[in-house]
Amino acid sequence: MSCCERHGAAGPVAVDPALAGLRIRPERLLGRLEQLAAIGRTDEGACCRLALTDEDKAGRDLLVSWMRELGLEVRVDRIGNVFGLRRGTEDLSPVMSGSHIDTVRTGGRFDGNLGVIGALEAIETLNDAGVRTRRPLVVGVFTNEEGARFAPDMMGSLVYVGGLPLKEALDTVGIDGKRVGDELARIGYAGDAGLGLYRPHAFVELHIEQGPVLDIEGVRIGAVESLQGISWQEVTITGQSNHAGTTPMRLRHDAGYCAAAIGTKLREIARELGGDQVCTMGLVKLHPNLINVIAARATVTVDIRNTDEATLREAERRFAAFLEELAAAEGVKIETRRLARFEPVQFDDGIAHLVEHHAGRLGLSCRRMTSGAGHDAQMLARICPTAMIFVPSIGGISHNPAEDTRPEDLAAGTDVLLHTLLELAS
Ligand code: HGY
Ligand code: MN
Ligand code: MN
Repeated sequence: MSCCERHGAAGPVAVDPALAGLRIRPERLLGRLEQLAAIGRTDEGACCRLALTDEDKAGRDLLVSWMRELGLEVRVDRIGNVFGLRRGTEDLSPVMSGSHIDTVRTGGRFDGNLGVIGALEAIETLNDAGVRTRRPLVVGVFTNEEGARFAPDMMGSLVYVGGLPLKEALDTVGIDGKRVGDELARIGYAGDAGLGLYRPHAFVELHIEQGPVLDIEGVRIGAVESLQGISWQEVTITGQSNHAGTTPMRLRHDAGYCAAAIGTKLREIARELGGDQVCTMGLVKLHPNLINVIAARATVTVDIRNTDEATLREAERRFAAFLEELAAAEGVKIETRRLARFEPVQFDDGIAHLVEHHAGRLGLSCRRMTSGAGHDAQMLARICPTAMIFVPSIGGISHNPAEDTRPEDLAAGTDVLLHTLLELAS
């Protein structure tokens, strides 16, 4: 049953005409985005706020100050998720929006940030207009969405919906050897609110597409109805370090060669399966990582995704079989560690329809689409009707300092969010 039916509405409920003309304030939205983007800015112009670092803390502190300025009741839960509650006229389950503000090391200004600041902007627009919705509104800022420092990604929202035990999350050790629980306490965001603090009536996340579809097609808004499956693993190859000059090729157990072979095989699997299949070897570490030493050990990460679960499993099967052959052929030990595994997700058709409806009402072209990236929305979809709103990424670039979206698209997506939330909370 879609959210609209659950809502008791056959389709979009007519929004009070007086509110139909409500619009966010673009300069305020853009100003906050720039203020947040300045926290963790690197020399190459990237946004680097890895989860639970001092930069993440500084970003969280800024958000909490904005939430308080807007009169929201701020709560922090035990995995560090931050929530700002705006009461409604009735004490009903809230409509939630939000995203994340942690970034990858070479992050852009909008990934995650737009969803959080866009939700705050929608709320401030309602404050300015003196509008009180029937249902409460909640802005959620989820811990460690990126998973770049601590796997899995979407950790905070996964714990929130009960998909990962809190203790397991807190005991997770990151790529720098730090423990989630210790870092959370160190930055002062080990909150006391219980997990699953709010059971939302609905969840809507505004996000940049991070892919090329909307930009190439010249479409303004994406009504995101699904999200592809994600498979993350760490592969450790243990070979034998030896002299690069004296060791004949037939006697080598070269972990460095195996890392390269894995990268090549992943490209081959993607090509063989075609369609939506994507495979990435994002992290490679060699030991001792020296010019004249055959690598004794290699650690690589493998990110395999597909919109179709059966095909994703086939890609995983082919890769596992390849690792067995490689270990035997090179005489090395190969161990794998599962870092994340999420099946493809279908979002709520009714909410996607609301997004289309309000985009249309605002004169914005809109198309249904799937998400190639993982998002907190895929976790909230486990406990409530959920969908996403995309705005175009110029050139489809993301996880890159060049990540960019036109200001008018940032504002347009936030207006669609405002009216979608307004309708769901009315
Ligand atoms: O990996 C992802 O898709 C997201 O950026 N965490
Ligand atoms: Mn994101
Ligand atoms: Mn991201």
